[in-house]
Amino acid sequence: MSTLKEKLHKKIIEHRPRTTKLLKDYGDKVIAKVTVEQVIGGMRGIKSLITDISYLDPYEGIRYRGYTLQEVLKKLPKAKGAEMPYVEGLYYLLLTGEIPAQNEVEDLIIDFNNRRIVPRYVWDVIDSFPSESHPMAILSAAVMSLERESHFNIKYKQGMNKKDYWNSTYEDATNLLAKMPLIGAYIYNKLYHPERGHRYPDPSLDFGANFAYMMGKDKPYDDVSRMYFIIHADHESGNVSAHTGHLVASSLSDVYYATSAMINGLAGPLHGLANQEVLRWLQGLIDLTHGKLPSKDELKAYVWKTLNSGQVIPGYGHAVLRKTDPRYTVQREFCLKHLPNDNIFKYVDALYNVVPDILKEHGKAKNPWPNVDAQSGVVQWHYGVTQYDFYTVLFAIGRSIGVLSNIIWDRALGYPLERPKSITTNMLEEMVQSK
Ligand code: FCX
Repeated sequence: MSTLKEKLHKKIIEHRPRTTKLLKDYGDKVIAKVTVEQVIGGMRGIKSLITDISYLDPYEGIRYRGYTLQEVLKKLPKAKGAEMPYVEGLYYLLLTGEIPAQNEVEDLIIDFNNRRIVPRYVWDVIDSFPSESHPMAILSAAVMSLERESHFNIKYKQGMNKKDYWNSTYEDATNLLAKMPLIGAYIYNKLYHPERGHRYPDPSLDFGANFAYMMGKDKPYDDVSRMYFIIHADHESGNVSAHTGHLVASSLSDVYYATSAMINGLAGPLHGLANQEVLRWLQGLIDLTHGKLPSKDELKAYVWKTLNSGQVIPGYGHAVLRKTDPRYTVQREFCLKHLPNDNIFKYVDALYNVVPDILKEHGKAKNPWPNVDAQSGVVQWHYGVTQYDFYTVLFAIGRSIGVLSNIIWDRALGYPLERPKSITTNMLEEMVQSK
């Protein structure tokens, strides 16, 4: 067993009695009420999911295993000379709740390297996609095609004990995660740089650095990749991608089915695709102003035009957050350090000064502040990844770290099939009248 797997096993054994006790001693205790608005309104705020991997405070933003993003970026081990930590270290943290030592991450990097080989048929699946397919559709299908590799399914057919579900799920999850950057880079090169062909990974490099290498990008794109994958990894359990992954896995579908489904959920413009939408919207503004930073009044007019035509301002607002997203801030700080004179960054910064007030005046969005997607495309564009259709693939690679960690723990704690109850509109009308 690897060091990480051993530690995880120990943590699982320690944790199980807590869940058992909660169910046995407090199973019928009421912890929340549900309003009509929540039932009609996409279950906003209903406390009905459990995860220890991350927690989202509306005013503080995300914490991974109790650590803020700033703490995670500071405390996790880094490669020599790197500004951003190893992605493998985040996987260790999410699974165990502990910050790994340098040697523990180095072991994990070797383990990931050994799991990287992507079967030939995956490349064939990607190659067979018609041109102009969206990269998220290709990614989802590529992950799906790997399903035949599932250890969980083999063990399940052999009559595995429920207590051991986590073990083969860990193998599947780690195998898939190690392959995600290769699949992402292959899709990028195939769609946008077919002349360059596919670069095979360099075994001396970690998750983020290898992705940069396969994308054909020099430093500091290795740090950009690490930062990007880390900040997108998890956002507690209720968002569409994380929840979809959990929901699909709750029927004991393996991690390949669950991850492909989570990718499909992430591909919507109200969720992960917003990062592509931000760049598309910004390019519209840049074209309109011929690349010359507009005045405050011109910016305001552009924002109002979008709102008055019944569209949302991409990259602003959030279902849970009620302040500027710390994932936005991390990227902004990176931009201030590495690309302060980038023209698109200047547009993004100028918009930050006008959009929140306009959204407040507009009076609809509960959160007028920017989210992660408002800033992320700018960084990619600066380093030459200008094909903004691809941005959500980067989000998906990052998000799979959190989703897969959650699924392993779901299996370890024996969380059951998810099955909330639906009612009819007639029933709801009767319920409110009888109150
Ligand atoms: N621009 C214009 N209107 C907005 C808005 C925005 N950025 N954000 C919210 N609103 C509107 C909603 O469309 C809704 O209008 P309605 O009453 O006519 O239906 C109203 O304000 C109330 O919505 P609210 O409760 O504040 O937000 P929701 O929880 O319903 O939706 C999202 C949250 C994120 C979907 C919403 O803010 C939005 O559409 N933002 C733009 C797209 C975006 O950036 N998505 C990425 C979010 C995130 F970071 C991620 O998942 O990646």
